[in-house]
Amino acid sequence: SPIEASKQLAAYTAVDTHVLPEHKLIGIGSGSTVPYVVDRIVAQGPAVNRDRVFLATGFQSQQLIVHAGLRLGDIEQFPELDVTIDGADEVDADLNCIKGGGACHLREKVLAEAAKTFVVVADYRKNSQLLGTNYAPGVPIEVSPFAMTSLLRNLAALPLPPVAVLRMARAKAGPVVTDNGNFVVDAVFPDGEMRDPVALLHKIKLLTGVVEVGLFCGIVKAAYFGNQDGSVTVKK
Ligand code: DER
Repeated sequence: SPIEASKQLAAYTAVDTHVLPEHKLIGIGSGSTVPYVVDRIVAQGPAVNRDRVFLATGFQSQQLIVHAGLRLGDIEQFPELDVTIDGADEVDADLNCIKGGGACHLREKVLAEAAKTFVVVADYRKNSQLLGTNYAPGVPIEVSPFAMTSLLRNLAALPLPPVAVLRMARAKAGPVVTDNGNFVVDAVFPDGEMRDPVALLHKIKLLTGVVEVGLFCGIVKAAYFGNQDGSVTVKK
């Protein structure tokens, strides 16, 4: 499909640009675009991958690494990475991202910040001027289950309140439970609020029980989008 082709194009371009032989410590994100990242890294061959270590951003990411026969490492042993590559739900003109569509954004943000270079790869639907305008309107908020009800009340009490819902699972009864044992609330804020994602991030992060917010501001070094015409758009 054109969307899958554009994911692959973004992923291959990013790996060819940012995962060079001298890069040994690599963070792998989550979602449906990063499998193409792993494919491209595997294609670099066993010789270059033999002395690399790969860190996962969740169970899906860990499975990708293990099933690809790549070496899994943990952040306690490798606190500083050369590069982390991840997907995104939406990227604005200033490289701010909405992430968390896969409910993996806590570990994603940890590995993004641990890397000297953090790049995101996405299909053309994610390429926006302003967050919340096309593909991913909601801001995913990972919350401690005990605080979920009070978080919904605190969000509703904000001056410009969002429409906020607890993310329910499809392949499991009840709410989505993250790799960290928490819930996710998806909050759709009025457009005005999305114009200053840094301020919005800080507003949400202060609410009691919030574990992590799916707004990545000032972290992304470059974003790669595959286009339908086979070209690649790079924002940096
Ligand atoms: O959860 C995340 O942030 C993931 O990176 C994810 O949202 C990206 O998803 P996709 O690559 O499947 O579009």
